[in-house]
Amino acid sequence: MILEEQLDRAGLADVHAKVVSGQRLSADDGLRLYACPDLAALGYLANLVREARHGDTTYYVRNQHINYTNVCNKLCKFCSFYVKPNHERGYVLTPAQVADRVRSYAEVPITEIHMVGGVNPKLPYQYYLDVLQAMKQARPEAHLKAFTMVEIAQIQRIAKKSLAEVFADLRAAGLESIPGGGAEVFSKRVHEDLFWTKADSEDWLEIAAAAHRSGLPSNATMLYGHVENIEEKVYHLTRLREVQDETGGFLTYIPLSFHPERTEIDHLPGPTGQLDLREIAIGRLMLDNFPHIKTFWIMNTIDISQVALWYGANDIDGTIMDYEITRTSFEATQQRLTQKDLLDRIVEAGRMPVERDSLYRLVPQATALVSEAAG
Ligand code: V47
Repeated sequence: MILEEQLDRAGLADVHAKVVSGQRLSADDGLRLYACPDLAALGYLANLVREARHGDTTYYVRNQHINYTNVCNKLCKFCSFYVKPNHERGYVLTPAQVADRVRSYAEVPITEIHMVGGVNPKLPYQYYLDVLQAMKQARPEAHLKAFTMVEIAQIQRIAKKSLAEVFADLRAAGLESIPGGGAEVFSKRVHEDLFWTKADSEDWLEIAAAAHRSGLPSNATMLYGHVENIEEKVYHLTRLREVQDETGGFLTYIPLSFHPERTEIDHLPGPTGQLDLREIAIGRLMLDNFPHIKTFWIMNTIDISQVALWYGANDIDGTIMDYEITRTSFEATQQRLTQKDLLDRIVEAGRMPVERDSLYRLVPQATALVSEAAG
């Protein structure tokens, strides 16, 4: 079957015409993309956008994840990471311990530290500033990406300052960008069901916009594959797109594949590889003003992530050291790919690996390894 016929049969001939001419897709187009059973057609369309913007380039970063506390009072039903305040397994890393974690990877040439944690009501404002300073001192050349919008809401609450003042303080202490977590799904219904005590969609978007205005770029995520519906996902994407029109501060969109294991909603089946690819493709097609779409290999698996590089994703995240949020058991936290493994997987998928820093500038030292993996 020729391509036009396939797109026609999938009911996407008009979407194809819009994609080719660079027209924005409507919310109704988004609903049709979610309803379309022909995953390959979605992938084809998303790949047109991906290749027009980035060609074969697939970005990766050498990064270290740190979770400074697992204590959280938000009680999100989808989360397996947190424990309630005063729980025996609760921990808080002191600024010195966080610096030790950073130093423990001194031999690994990372360029980014990604640090997030629970919303721990006991931590004072100064703690957040001290932790940033301690990391910056331990590894001055690493970019500090830290605290989700939900943590920022808590930090502002205890600081009793405006968001602009809080961002100025955090920047002075070393913060350089903000990760995309905590957005979940922008829906009143899902918010009330799964994460009712946490900042809602408008709060999340307002804090993101304020961060961008204060000179801090951020990422954006959407957690899918639990109780959300397609109308809610389309709303999520269109709200992100609207805020991006205003601020231009989002770097990357990362659809996050829900892992039910050890959560309060572990009776749900969780997403399939088919849905993981669909979310990447629809994210790429709807978010025409987002420069990058990331497949987070830890949650999507490296195998699905290889395919995702042909379904709209142009970024695969990083080498990552220890990842606790979706670890397989309480003991196991190590989830890592060496730089060589990651490069090999990108090359095997038929794409060109390019090491980036947190702001998507090229890191030149990686060239030798790239040609080694490609050759
Ligand atoms: O906010 C929590 C999600 C997020 C589960 O910005 C879960 O570069 C799946 O935001 N199954 C944190 N997901 C991770 C995150 C992230 C990851 C990688 C890169 C970036 C970036 C951001 O993880 C949370 C929540 O939405 N999450 N529990 C779970 N059971």
